[in-house]
Amino acid sequence: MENQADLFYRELPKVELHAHLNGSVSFPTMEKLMARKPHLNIEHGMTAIRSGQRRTLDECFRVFKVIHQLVDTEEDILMVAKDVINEFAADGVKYLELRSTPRDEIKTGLTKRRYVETVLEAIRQCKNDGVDIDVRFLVAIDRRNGAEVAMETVKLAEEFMLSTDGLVVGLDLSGDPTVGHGKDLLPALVKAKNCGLKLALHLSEVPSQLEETELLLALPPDRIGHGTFLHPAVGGSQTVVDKVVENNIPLELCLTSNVKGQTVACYSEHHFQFWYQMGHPSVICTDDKGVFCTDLSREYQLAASTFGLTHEDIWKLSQQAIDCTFAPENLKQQLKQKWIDLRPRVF
Ligand code: 6MZ
Repeated sequence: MENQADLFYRELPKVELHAHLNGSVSFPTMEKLMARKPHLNIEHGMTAIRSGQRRTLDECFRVFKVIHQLVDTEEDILMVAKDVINEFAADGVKYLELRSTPRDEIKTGLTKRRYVETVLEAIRQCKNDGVDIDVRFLVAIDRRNGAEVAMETVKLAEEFMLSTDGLVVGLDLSGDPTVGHGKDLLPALVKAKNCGLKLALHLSEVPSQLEETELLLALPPDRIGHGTFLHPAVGGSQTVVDKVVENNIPLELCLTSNVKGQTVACYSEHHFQFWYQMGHPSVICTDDKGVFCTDLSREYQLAASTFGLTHEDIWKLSQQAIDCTFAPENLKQQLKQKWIDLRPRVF
C-alpha cells in the first residue's frame, strides 16, 4: 500500500461499486496464497503494480492470469472474498458491490456454481461476524470467453438472483476490451436485462470501441464502467455522450487503475473532470485495489487534490453514490441515514 489517505477520507462513509474480486487481493492475502502454493514461484512483483509503475492494459490482464493460478480452490475464494470484504470495511466502505467471473478449475474440482456459492458464503459469514458493510454481488462475464459462456453465465446469475436473499443483483461485462465484440454478447445481455439483472458494463475502456458502445448503450446499461473514450475530445462522440446523459447512466470511475493501466496519460487528464463538471452521476471506485495498490479513501483524496474539490464536494460525491447502487430502495434509505450519522468530524 502506498501512503495512507488523510483522516477525512478514511472516516468518510463510502460506496464501492466497481471492484473485481481477484484484482482486489491485498498484499497480506497474497502472502497467504503464495504460502499455500510455493511450487508456483509467484512473487509480489508479478501480482501488483506499485507507485510510479505503469503497465499496458495487456500486461494488466497477464497479472490477472497469475492471480487466477493462486486462487483456484473453494478455500482460496472463501479466504480472498472474506479478506477483501473486511479490508473494504476497514477503509470505511459501508456498501460494496463486488464482482467476479465464475471459473471452472478442472485440477481442483472447482465449478462455476460452487464459485458463486463460495463468494456468497463469504458475504454471509462477514455479515454474521458483524462486519459493518452491506455487500452485494455482480456475476461477471469475461468477454474473452464468447457468446456461449456469456449465456451460461447469465443463466447462472439469474438462478442465484431468484434463489438467494437478494445478494446477486446484477451482471458485469468485463475482460480484455481488445478481445471479442459486444455484438456477440448482446443476446446474453438482453436476456439478463429481461430477467431483472442490473447491468454494469465496461464501455469504451480503450479507443475505437465506439461502434460497440453505441450498440450496448441501446440496451441501455444501468451503469458504465470506465467510459474513458466516450467523449468527443478523445475519439468518442457527442451522440454517445447525449445518450448517456439522457438515460442518466452513472459512470464508475477508477483514477489510479486508468493511469497505471495507461489508458489515461495522467491524473489531471482523467475523464472524471468531464463528467463531474456536467453534474453527471460519477462514482469514484478502485477497480482492482490489490493490483493497483490503492484503496477507496486514497482514490477520493486523489480526485480532490487533482480537481480541487473541497471536503463538502467529496461528501456530496460519496452521498450521491448511494443512488447509483443496485441496492433495493429500503437499503438506499438506510444508507442515507447512516451517512448522516457518520458525517466525518474533521470537516
Ligand atoms: C476490464 C477487468 C479490469 O473476475 O477473477 N478485470 N476487465 N478492465 C479492467 N481494467 C483494468 N480489471 C479486472 O477479477 C479479475 C478479472 O476482472 C476483470 C478481468 O476479466 C479479470 O480477469 P475476477 O474476480
